[in-house]
Order: sequence, then structure tokens, then C-alpha cells
Amino acid sequence: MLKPLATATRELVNLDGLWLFGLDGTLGPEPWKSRLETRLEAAVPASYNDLFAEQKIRDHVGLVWYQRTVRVPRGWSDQRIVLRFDAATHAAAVYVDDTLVAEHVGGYTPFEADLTGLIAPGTEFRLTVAVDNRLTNITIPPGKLTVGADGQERQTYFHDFYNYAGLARSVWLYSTPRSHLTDITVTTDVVDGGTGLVSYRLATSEPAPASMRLIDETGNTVATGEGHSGTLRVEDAVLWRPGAAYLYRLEVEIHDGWHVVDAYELPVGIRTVAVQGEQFLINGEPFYFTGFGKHEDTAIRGKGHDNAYLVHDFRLLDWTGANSFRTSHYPYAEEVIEFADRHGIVVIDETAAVGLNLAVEAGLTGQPPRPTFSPETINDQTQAAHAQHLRELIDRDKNHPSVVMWCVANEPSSNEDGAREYFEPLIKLTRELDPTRPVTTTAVIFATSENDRLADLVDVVSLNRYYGWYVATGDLETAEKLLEADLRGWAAKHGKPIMMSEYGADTIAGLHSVLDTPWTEEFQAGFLAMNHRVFDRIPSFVGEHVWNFADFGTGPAIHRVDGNKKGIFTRDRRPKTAAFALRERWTGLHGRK
Ligand code: BDP
Repeated sequence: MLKPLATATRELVNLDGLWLFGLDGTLGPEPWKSRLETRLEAAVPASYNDLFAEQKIRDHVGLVWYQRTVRVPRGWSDQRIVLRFDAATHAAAVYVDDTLVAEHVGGYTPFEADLTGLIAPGTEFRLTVAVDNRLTNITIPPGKLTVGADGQERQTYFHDFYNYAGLARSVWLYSTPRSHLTDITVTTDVVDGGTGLVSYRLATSEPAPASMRLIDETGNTVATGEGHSGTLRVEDAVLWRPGAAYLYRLEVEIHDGWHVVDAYELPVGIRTVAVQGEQFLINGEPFYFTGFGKHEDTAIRGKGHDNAYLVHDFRLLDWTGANSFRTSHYPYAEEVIEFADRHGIVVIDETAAVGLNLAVEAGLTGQPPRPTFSPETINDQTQAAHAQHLRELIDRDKNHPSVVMWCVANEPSSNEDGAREYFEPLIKLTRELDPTRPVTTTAVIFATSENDRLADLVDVVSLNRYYGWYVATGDLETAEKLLEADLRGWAAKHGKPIMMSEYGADTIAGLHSVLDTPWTEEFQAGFLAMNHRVFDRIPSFVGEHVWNFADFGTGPAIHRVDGNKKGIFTRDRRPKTAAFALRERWTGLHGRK
């Protein structure tokens, strides 16, 4: 699926703005069949939960309805007309006037409906979307529904961020020619000490001759090609490098004899990624990840994409000396990945498979643990949803040079029976869908080098560890010993690159102490310094991603004070003391290995 783009042959209308909004059950039966009977309007893109300052809306479980009218541009008569949602969290049914045109499950990947023939250019139609926020044992991420004493559904989930929902990304109406490009796949390589190879594969709606040219940043054509697959050679290629992005532009056209039928263009970064022994290589050079696990999370908007925060967050990444981040715990808006492409920030692209771990559920709820993998819990249907999610994610993000690794899941219960049977086929599928990028999963603290059953399947061992916080709370001396023993265990067993994909301590901005007092700013800085001392003693270490870039919203819990406070920045992006210490370490660290 190609991202909508205005080109010489394609037009694009953005449908963001204010949409009518209502909770299911307040709007009468079959709400899509007429104008929604509501006074509420919701901003798109935004999660709806925090817009209205109303508990009933914030905590609603089930469907909500969005509606607006859309005018189809007059000039689109001979065109194919497509409606595209960049995401609807977590499932959607889309109606054009009275007709159901699309259904989609999975809250963080795009989907489309072909409206050609259904709507007439120059006229208006009623666009209604039902969005479902429910998570069950067969969704990604999973969750659990129960019925409360009041007869209302209650949602619980096994991940530590608020279940924001709605239309948090852009919605588009766009045109393409009837005969059109449907997909482009690009992979790159570097040979002979500096020649870039750009291999392409095109898919089209019907057979059509194709041609393309590759243009450098100064506008010069550096290579041309023909046909639906092939390889372009770029002598003395300027490589896409971390911290020094360079993007060529691939212009693709399909023809019908004399005329251009469809045109599309794609930024291309020429670079290689590989894992060799205990090293992570970008362009053949050892790369050490510095950065964060992030979230799409801001006040009021929830997970709503916002370009101002995008720009600001990337400036703060730069300020701290971060060269990378992980899209914990779901694929981020495509604008974020494109921005990383343009600014040379390296991305570990994670699926929405967070909480496949019912030991974590037990920890969060205080109830006895249930087996994670069983017919009643995470089962074959969950695995099928996970596989579908992987297909959609890799389809969307495969061409981004910033993406250097897929993270198939966060903290799955990799030490439990059934983990290997569940994950082995998914890791295999990931490699089939994209043979060019390394694969990882992050290991939860209960998964030790002894009992884990997945690390031999992945390329990089990524560990989430909280010694000094959840374990040996406040005792950094003991924590240091435990951490070192833990890391050395993994290093000795696997001989693979290891990175810390999460380490962090909750910190209330403004709380201070001269002692090792958890929750203070000084403790967070001391906690990170302890971790860094240990990392620097492990030769196979390839990176450190602090948990988290910024404070973020969570569901209510006795261990969460207005959200998770492990941010190096507050939710409104003000630095805590540790930010300055990180900046000192990371701006001096690049090129360390
Ligand atoms: C880890 C999770 C992350 C949480 C973090 C924490 O991967 O999502 O927010 O713990 O507890 O287990 O802060």
C-alpha cells in the first residue's frame, strides 16, 4: 500500500478537523444512516479520551462514532477514489452514506476503502466511522473485558500506558488513475567500497511498462531504470548515516505507450544494516544506540499525532545526544518515521504486541498468574492477529532508511511454556517479509538468560531491566551487582549484541534529596549513572535506551501518580536533572566503539 501523495497524476484531500462525535448507545440505532444526533465535536487527529473532560467519555468501553461530510473534488471523474485512515484505534467500521465500505482491526496501521463508483465527483457524502477501543485475548495488544456490577463492560489490559483510542492520525481522500502503481519496495546495498545499489520491485493494478530515475539532493539524476524490478547503480553514493541523513528521490512512472499513466515518488536512503558477531553495523561500521523508548503521548491529544511535538521531541533527542529511539509499544505515525529518515535518527520499529505476558497482569492486578499461552488466553487467533499486524507494519515501513530493526514484541512471557511455539513462526515471518533487517524482542525481568526461550531466535538481545527500581529499590549498590551478573549471563550464553532497551526510575520533577531517595531527580540521575557504569564493562553492549523519553499517561494504579513518571522530560517536555547528565554522556559518547 502506497502512502497517499500528491503527484503529477494523484490528488489528495485532507479530512482532518472537527468531526461530529458520540458514544455508542447515546445516538439511536444505526447511527450512520443520518446525521449523528449529538452536540459533541471531536478533533481529528486526536484520541477522544481527554478532549471532553468527562469521565464517562474517558472511560467508555466499546464503540464511539465519528462523522463528517466530505465533498469529492469535481475533477476526479475518471479517477479511482480512495479513502484512507492512517489509523483507527483499535478497530473500525467505515460507512459512506448508508454503505459499509471498510472494516479494519489493529489500531496503529493504515487501511483504505476504494470508493470509485460509489461516490460522484462534485457531490457530498456522509462519512461515518465506528471506532472500537476494546481489547481481548485475540487482539494485538491483548486485554480483558469483564462486566461490572452496573452491567457495564470494564476493560483491563496488561500494558502500562493509557488505552487511548479514536482517530489519532490523519484521514485522507485521494485520487489515483484507474491504472496505477499499487506498491514499491526498495532495498539498498553498498558494494565495491562506495557504489550504492538500489533494488526496486513495483506492483501495478494492471500490466504497464514502468520507468524510474533516481535523483540526488542537488537535483541531478544519478541513475535510471526500466521494468517492474531491477537494480540501480549509484557510483560514489552518498550514504544515509545516523546523524547525517542523505535522501535520494526515486521517481517512478508507468506508461501506456506514449503517456504517463501514474507517477509516484519515494525518498531513498542508501545504507546497510547487519549484525555481525557481537556488533550492530550500519554501513559496515559499529553502531551504539543512545536514546529512548518513547510514547505517542501528550496532554489533551493523547496519542493524537502533532507536528509541533514531533519537531520539538526531535530537537530534544538531538539536545540529549540521542541517536535513536524505539517506537515502544506500537508503530508510530508514519510522519514520525519520515522525519527520522530526514534527520538521521535511527528507529527500532516495534509492533503493538505489548502485554503478551500474564505474569505482568498478575503483578499489575495482584491476582494469581494465569498461563500466558493457552486456548483461553494468548492463542492461535492472537498469533494470527499478530502475524497480520506484522504484515501491515512491514508493508508500511519497509522503505524507511531510519528503520534498522523490527521489534516483534515488548516483554512477552518468553520464559513460559508455549512462548517458543507462539513466537518462532512470527519471527520467521518477519524475516520472510523483510530479509534485510535484524529482528529483536525485548525481554522482561522475569526472563533470565537461563529460562528465556527466544533469544537464540533473534539477532540482538534487548533487555528491559529495572535494578534499583522494581528490584533492590533504592539500593544502587546491590542493584549494580545484580545488573552486572544478569548482563554477563546473557553475554556468555548467546555471544550476540546486547542492548538495554529499557532502564529507568520514576521521578517527580522538583523532588530533591542529598540521599539515594527514589522518586527524586538526583536518584534518577544516580540510577542511570549506575547502569552506565555496568554497560561500559560489557564488551558486547551495543546500546542504551532509557525508559522513557517523557512522562506519559497510564490507567489508574497505586504505583502511578498521574501517569508514569520515568520520563527524562516531563509530559510537557521540561528536563529533569538526569537530562543534563545524559546529555553529558551521550554527546561525548558517539564514536566510542
Ligand atoms: C516495562 C514496560 C513499560 C513500562 C515500564 C515501567 O515495558 O511499558 O512502562 O516497565 O514499569 O515493563 O515503567
